[in-house]
Amino acid sequence: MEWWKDAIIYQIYPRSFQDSNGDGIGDIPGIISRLDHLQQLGVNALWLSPVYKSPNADNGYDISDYREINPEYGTMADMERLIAEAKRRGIRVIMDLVINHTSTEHYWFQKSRDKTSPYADYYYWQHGKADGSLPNNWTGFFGEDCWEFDPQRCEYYLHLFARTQADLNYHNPAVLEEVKDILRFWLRKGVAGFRCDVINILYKDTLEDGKKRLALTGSEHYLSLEGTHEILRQLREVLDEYNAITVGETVFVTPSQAQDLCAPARRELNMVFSFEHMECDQYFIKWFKRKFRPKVFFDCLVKWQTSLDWNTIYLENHDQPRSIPRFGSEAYWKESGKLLATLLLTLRGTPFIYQGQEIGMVNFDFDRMRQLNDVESKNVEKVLRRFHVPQRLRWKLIRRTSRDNARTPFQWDEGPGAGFTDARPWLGINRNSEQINLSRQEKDKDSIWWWYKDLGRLRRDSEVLRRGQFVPLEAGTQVFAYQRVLGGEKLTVVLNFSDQPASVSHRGQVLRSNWNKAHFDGRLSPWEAVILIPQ
Ligand code: ISL
Ligand code: CA
Repeated sequence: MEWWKDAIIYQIYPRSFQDSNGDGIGDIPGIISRLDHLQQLGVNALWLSPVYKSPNADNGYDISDYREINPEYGTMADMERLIAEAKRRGIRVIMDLVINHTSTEHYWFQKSRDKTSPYADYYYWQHGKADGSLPNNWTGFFGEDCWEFDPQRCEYYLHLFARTQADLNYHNPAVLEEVKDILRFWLRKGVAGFRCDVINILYKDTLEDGKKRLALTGSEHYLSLEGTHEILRQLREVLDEYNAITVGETVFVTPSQAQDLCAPARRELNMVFSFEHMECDQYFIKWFKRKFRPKVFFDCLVKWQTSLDWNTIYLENHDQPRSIPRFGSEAYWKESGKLLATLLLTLRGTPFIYQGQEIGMVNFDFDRMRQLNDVESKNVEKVLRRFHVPQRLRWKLIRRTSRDNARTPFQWDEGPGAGFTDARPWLGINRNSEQINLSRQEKDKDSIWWWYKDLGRLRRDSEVLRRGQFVPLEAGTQVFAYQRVLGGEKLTVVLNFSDQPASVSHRGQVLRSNWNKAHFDGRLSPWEAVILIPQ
């Protein structure tokens, strides 16, 4: 029945959602206490960023036990209660599956340090080159080398992310069997599926030197290779036993690679997170920023909408800066927040709302490095310092790109701690929580929160919005317009991505306007979004 095609999915970053026991860290009982908020928003499933046991070098993306809950977040009983309480409200739970790497604290890794152990080949171990240099010239995702020497085993291990995130070796069939067991463990508990972290880099073909690149040297040896497809087909057999779904996080994926990963006949993933639309304000990687040009963004969306049968739609997650300052306008905070919501909820595909997006949260207001937690930002700061990049420039770059922009605690109300905690929060709360918070927006029917709720309902009740074809009408320097079409039914969406007004030729009866216009004469106010029934 493909429930996920009719669903709106909400991403929770547990550390920053709701603290329930006054330690400044979000937790599972906190999530349970906020399920009514999610039900009101009309979401059908939650994707939980990792809640497994972890030393938190990368906030849970470094797992040390896949069958335990991080005690900071609660207990397994809390987790089971969350699944049950969510289910009672018609909300499914999707777990984050991080299987490219484990924490070096995982017992597999600890045992693997002994060459005679049955775990010896669970990771990629290599000697350095004869000249004493690292095993190969690859560079990692967090801007550093990706080999670390282990004095016990006297070899290097591969880590494409942080030093304590060791890559698993999928040439060893035992590793895949372990993963299948982990899937069964969680599926038996009633989870609906998995968001699969960096899933298209699992399989490394060789560990030879790669072609020199500005970033990610070596990536041709692991990006979207046939070996990964085979692994996915094997995992699918387990998933099918439970009717579970998967959404793959797939880095640097092209539309045709994404098609292969999601083609129903190939039995791999259900859908993927592609990155291209999130990369149109950068050159190759996020450290080389360029100005956001709406046209580039529209063209990219059109390309993906028309080349894949089914996309995920997302504008934010825990790795990306907030969308309003990035694709919208802080001067027109409310209007552009609603416009981005309109885009998210009217394209063809499964929309993902990231926590805080529904109230228009914006980037952090920190002013120094010390206030940050993100391991990526810290590594990059080190690298930039090594290259003698001046402090001001370093800060400018990090401020714009840091993942902590999206990780500040959820702003529930105007009180101290923003309703997130009574204690000192693990990461600073934005000072704007007095203005931007849920409780204020609940009282104001003209708020971003009400707009999300309203459009969510519109989508739920409208088959053409959920399942209709996407037909592009206009992708200009400022205006994006398209239609959704199903049988004889049509809806036109017109979006003005600018602080300036615009005029268009599209007409129709107004179904929604974020400027609350009753009639549409073709003139768009700044950041106006309209949904029209064409006549
Ligand atoms: O966030 C990025 C750049 O800032 C991406 O390159 C990111 O590292 C990539 O999308 C993989 O992300 C996922 O795996 C990482 C983890 O740190 C991220 O939080 C996660 O979403 C390693 O597990
Ligand atoms: Ca807590």
